[in-house]
Amino acid sequence: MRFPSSLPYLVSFVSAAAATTHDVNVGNDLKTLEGLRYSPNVTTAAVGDTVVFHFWPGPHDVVQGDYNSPCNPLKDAFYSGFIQPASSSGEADQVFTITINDTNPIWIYCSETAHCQNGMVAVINPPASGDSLSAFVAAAAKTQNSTAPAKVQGGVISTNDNSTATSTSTSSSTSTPTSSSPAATSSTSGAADIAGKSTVINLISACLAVGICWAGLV
Ligand SMILES: [Cu+2]
Repeated sequence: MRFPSSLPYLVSFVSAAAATTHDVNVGNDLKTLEGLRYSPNVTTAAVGDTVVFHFWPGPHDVVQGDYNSPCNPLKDAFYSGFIQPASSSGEADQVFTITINDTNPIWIYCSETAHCQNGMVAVINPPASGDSLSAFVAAAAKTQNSTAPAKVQGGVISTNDNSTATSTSTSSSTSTPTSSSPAATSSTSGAADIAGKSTVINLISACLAVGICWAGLV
């Protein structure tokens, strides 16, 4: 029975050699440009693979959820904590990486207020039948609030070595003007209003001052 005894070594060698890195964007669907999304929201990963979460402006986090209690963590869930980019248009300098230890479904959500309820959920290795992401989304929408583990656990936070490449993608630069334009416009007109009012006040003050001067002269 030599073959069976060597099989575990063979299997571990094959899985290590085939390990794949899966990237998931947090808070930016690079196709629809929706903010409250994981992209992709379905990932198929093998044992030994890693899933690297890239954080876009939020705040957002990544929590391993309980399918039967949406927007709440599993016992001993992995948790990224909130990771926020320094820039409002790029992705964060840090990533959160988990390693896939088995192929059981991993349900994920963001614990920021209302994000899970609005569909910010994802799954790794969804089952072929039964539990589904769409059912998870529907159940999450009916919850009132979200909770998260007390501390970062179950994964590794490290420096994002491709933040520059990803943050300069066409999608991110397109999304920035779209989302920031209305705010920029309203704040500009607000500033103009204030400037206009202060000009009127200055004129009135000047007239009063002149009037007082005339009164003084007469
Ligand atoms: Cu979020």
